[in-house]
Amino acid sequence: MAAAASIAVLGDELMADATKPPPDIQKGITLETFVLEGMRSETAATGAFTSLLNQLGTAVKIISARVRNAGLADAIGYTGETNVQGERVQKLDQYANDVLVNVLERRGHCRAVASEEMAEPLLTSRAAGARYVVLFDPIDGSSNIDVGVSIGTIFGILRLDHERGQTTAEQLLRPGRELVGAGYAVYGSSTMLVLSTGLDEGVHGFTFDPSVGEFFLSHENLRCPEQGTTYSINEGNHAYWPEPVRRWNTWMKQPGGAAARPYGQRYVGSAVADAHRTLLKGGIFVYPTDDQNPNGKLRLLYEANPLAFLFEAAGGTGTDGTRRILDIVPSSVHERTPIAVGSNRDVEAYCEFMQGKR
Ligand code: FBP
Repeated sequence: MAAAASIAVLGDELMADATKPPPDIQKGITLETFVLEGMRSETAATGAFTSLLNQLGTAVKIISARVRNAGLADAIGYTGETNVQGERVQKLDQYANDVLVNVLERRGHCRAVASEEMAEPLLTSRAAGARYVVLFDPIDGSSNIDVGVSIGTIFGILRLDHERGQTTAEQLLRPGRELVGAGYAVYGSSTMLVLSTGLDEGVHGFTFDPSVGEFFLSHENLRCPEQGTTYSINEGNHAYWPEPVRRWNTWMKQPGGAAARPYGQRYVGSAVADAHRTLLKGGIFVYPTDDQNPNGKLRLLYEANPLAFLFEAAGGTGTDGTRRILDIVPSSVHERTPIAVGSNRDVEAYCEFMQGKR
């Protein structure tokens, strides 16, 4: 009898184990579950924001699939069009833009979108409940598309007030501190989605498992180290940099002092990849003004603001050298800004050079 009883207990445990997912997947919960649980803690939640986050996850999965076989899927090369930035549009830029617009239009939570690839914001839903605006760079790092180097998608989410009637581009010109969410996807050695739903909500990383078709939580509560050992800037622009940037750059390469100088240099040429490395490992990523980019190169609304939001939510810093990026009041949808994001101590040192304190 006792033996029978212990077999029964053993049976239950085995049965219990059988239904328990394998350890590696147990480690990470899915993106959907994570945002759903986040919603449960919000009493006033309508589910719209959660649905929007999951839609963005879906769009990234679709884009990731195309990136992974871009060379085979005739997704390399140009469309023949030129975008509002005066850049030749790459097929993958257009594909990713269309995927994001189509996916975000579907459920009616997204009132409008603004994209690097579209001259004007697009009204995606007239539904009364549509309160969110998504600002995105569908493919960041376009110069790396046809060489298989990491590229990404960057997005920021604004919530609009109903009272303001017809949605206008002006309503999108809000300082980054008003974002209610931001994130990016990196299409690198794996596809990762890094997300934050508030400056006090932390930053979380999800890794895509193509064999399951799901994003799993793999980097919970990411924190940007207080100081790093690498700096990231396009050294090829040295001759065009303003004097303070040159002086900072020279200082970073000189041994000595409390910091880890000389710092190592890293530069992928995709802001999303250079920022991702800096967020995880610390250090600083900078794209300053220069003679060719007098206002900087990165776009404030859908590149600099989301990146600065994520760095601040992860305990780091985002600045244009003198101002907090998130406090800049935009004057146009495609305006550019100089940017430095990274570890507090490294960005602080950079700002001291920019402000003439060093
Ligand atoms: P897009 O690719 O979205 O146009 O972004 C601009 C960008 O590619 C950034 O990702 C990157 O940091 C920067 O330009 C690289 O510029 P450069 O080739 O001048 O270093």
